[in-house]
Amino acid sequence: MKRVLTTCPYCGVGCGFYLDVRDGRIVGIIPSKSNIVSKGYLCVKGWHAHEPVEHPDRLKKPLIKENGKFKEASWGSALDYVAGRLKELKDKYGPDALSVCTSARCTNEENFLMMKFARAVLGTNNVDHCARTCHVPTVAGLNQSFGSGASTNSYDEIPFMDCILIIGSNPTEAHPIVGWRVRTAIDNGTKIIVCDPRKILPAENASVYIQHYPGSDIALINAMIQFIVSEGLHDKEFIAKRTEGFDVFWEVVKDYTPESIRDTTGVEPALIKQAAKLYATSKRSCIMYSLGMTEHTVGTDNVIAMANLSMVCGHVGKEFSGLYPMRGQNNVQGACDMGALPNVYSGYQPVTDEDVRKKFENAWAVSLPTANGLTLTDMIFKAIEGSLKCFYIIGEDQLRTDPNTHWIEKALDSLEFLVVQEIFMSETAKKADVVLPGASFAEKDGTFTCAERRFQRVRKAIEPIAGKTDGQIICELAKRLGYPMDADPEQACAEMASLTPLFRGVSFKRLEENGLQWPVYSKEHPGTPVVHLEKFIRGLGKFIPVKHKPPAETPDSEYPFILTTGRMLFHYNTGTMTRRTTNLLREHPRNFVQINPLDAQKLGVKSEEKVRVKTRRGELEVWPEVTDKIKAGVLWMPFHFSDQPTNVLTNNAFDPVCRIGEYKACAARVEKPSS
Ligand SMILES: Nc1nc2c(c(=O)[nH]1)N[C@H]1C(S)=C(S)[C@@H](COP(=O)(O)OP(=O)(O)OC[C@H]3O[C@@H](n4cnc5c(=O)[nH]c(N)nc54)[C@H](O)[C@@H]3O)O[C@H]1N2
Ligand SMILES: Nc1nc2c(c(=O)[nH]1)N[C@H]1C(S)=C(S)[C@@H](COP(=O)(O)OP(=O)(O)OC[C@H]3O[C@@H](n4cnc5c(=O)[nH]c(N)nc54)[C@H](O)[C@@H]3O)O[C@H]1N2
Ligand code: SF4
Ligand SMILES: [Mo]
Repeated sequence: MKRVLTTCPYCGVGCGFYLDVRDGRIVGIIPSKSNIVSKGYLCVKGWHAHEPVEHPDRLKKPLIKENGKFKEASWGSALDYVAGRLKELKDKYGPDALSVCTSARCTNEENFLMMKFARAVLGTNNVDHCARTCHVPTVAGLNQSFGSGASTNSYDEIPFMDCILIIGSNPTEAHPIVGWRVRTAIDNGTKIIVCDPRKILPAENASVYIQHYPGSDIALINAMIQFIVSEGLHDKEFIAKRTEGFDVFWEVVKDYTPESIRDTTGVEPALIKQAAKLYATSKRSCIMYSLGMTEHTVGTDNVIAMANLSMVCGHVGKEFSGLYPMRGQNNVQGACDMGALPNVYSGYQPVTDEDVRKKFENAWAVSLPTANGLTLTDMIFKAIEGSLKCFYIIGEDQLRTDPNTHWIEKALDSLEFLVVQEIFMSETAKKADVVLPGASFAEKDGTFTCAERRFQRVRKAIEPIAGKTDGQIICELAKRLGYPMDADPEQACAEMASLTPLFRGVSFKRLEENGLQWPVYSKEHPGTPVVHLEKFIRGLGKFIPVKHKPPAETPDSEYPFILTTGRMLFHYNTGTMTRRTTNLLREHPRNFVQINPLDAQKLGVKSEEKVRVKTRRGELEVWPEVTDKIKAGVLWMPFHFSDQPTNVLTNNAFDPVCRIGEYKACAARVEKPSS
């Protein structure tokens, strides 16, 4: 028996466990007691993370589509074919007709190689990944306010806060081992404020629970700030010494009295005042947020509003304070950090900065594209328009996870060439011309970076089931395209560190014990549990006024509900893995819609009869869950079930700054299927 210490492949918490391996097969999982993140705990997904690895449905051979049907091919012929087509399309249309979508499920080293492949081999900055659907407003928003777009503080501070404002985040289900720290905080006497259209578990123990309408968060936060300042509860010294722009900001925010936004939010002013006072007057206050804030057409502004609130009260830039953007995928923090984004190389170094570009050109001995590339969102527009001809998608299922499925389908159908690198036959993979079988977390070495900016090791327990890791596939394609790249993860990590000031001190050797939290500026630098301590990374924290704007679609007589979507504990995103895990599928086998009892009564909806949920983009028949956990006038659905794909309903309206879709608010109606 071999016991291999590694990092969980599901959510961004980053728990540590051992894979037990016998005769080349994984037989079990044991939590790591010494892991600094998980301390011997795992959630139900972590405990079962090995089950999908050796599932019989795993893709084992490359597949090439001929006359609409997939045929198995050898690695050699599949890679020759893909390289040949990529070259042909690049020669015919130019490099910017090609694009690469990297995977937040893959390692840092693989993401570094993938973005290098896009830039140095294909010659395009058209590289992006699922952060575009997730926390890219965090990167854009916090960067403007503070100069760095990541979590400011660390998990271990959570149980010792005096007050935690949880807004648009459901830690119990989406980040359970952080949810456990929130529970510990509650037991320690920490006061909780929850702002969520759904009564999530921490709301049961909250001192203040605000059940506002989806998409009304800026009004809510501005009103909290308005009350705090008008009551003199703001931190005048912090504002004077550490920030800029307060006066201009106040001119905008001073009109947002709690009374004036009652209809916009659907919340009693007294409740908003109570929350504002509690957050402002507690000594150790932090904000925990996630997609309820980011997945909006005002996602970036939502993030800026929270940064403003933290600065008004001086609750940032010190221990036991700050903002916790709960990053989603196991390595979405890392995929962003590695430069799998159209505008930056690793460590957020802009592609448009000439000195930076020269550094990468010298290191890679190629000339690199000078303009920002396309975001995932704009790749879809350009594919439909006809100027983008090829997607190379690694470990992402756009056809199930991007908003407005029909629109995505149209884009994929418009392409001349689609390559999908997957571990299972996802819905997107079914559309591909070539499917390349990748390797799961258990089959490779590397690192993941979790939501507290911590690099942690991922270690190979078994050989790649289809023969190659994702990194090796990329490098073999690169070689065929005339640009040899080294797939060795330790070597890729060293190259990345040498080119990236933020991560210069990162190496496999230094990550052995408990990983390292970036910035790690040198080989001697100990890592950074709390950022912005003496001063913000950008110098002074910047107040940026933001105004309430309604979602792109608001309820009307035809579509009277607001539909919002999200996650549940037992399933993970498209469920390619959790729906192949016996115990998880047993707990929740099918899609459903949450509806308030008042609405259900009005419409005559009964738990035992399916309903039809309809939006301007599509419709779905699902079972209703009648529950007062959801606000009246609002519907909630998960998106984990490929056979009943919730994203046929969601709205492809986008944040103008960072191009995230509005998954968290669109207009919908509920019908009985018989009608
Ligand atoms: N079990 C499980 N865990 C996961 C995942 C999974 O699929 N399953 N996915 C991972 C990923 S990729 C991510 S990004 C994270 C996401 O983690 P979270 O963002 O915490 O998860 P969500 O359920 O999408 O949304 C969080 C909350 O936002 C609320 N909400 C909806 N609309 C609004 C609004 O307009 N305003 C406010 N304030 N709140 C609103 C919802 O009711 C929900 O409770 O989870 C990660 N962890
Ligand atoms: N309605 C609605 N839609 C949403 C959201 C929402 O809140 N509501 N949230 C959005 C968010 S935050 C996110 S992050 C996206 C997630 O969207 P996706 O990234 O598309 O979802 P995943 O299920 O994580 O898909 C990843 C794919 O990678 C494959 N995979 C896993 N590990 C590996 C590996 O090591 N190598 C390779 N090659 N493949 C691998 C899996 O089989 C899976 O098919 O969904 C978005 N869509
Ligand atoms: S909390 Fe997240 S990282 Fe930890 S075991 Fe669960 S899914 Fe894995
Ligand atoms: Mo995500």
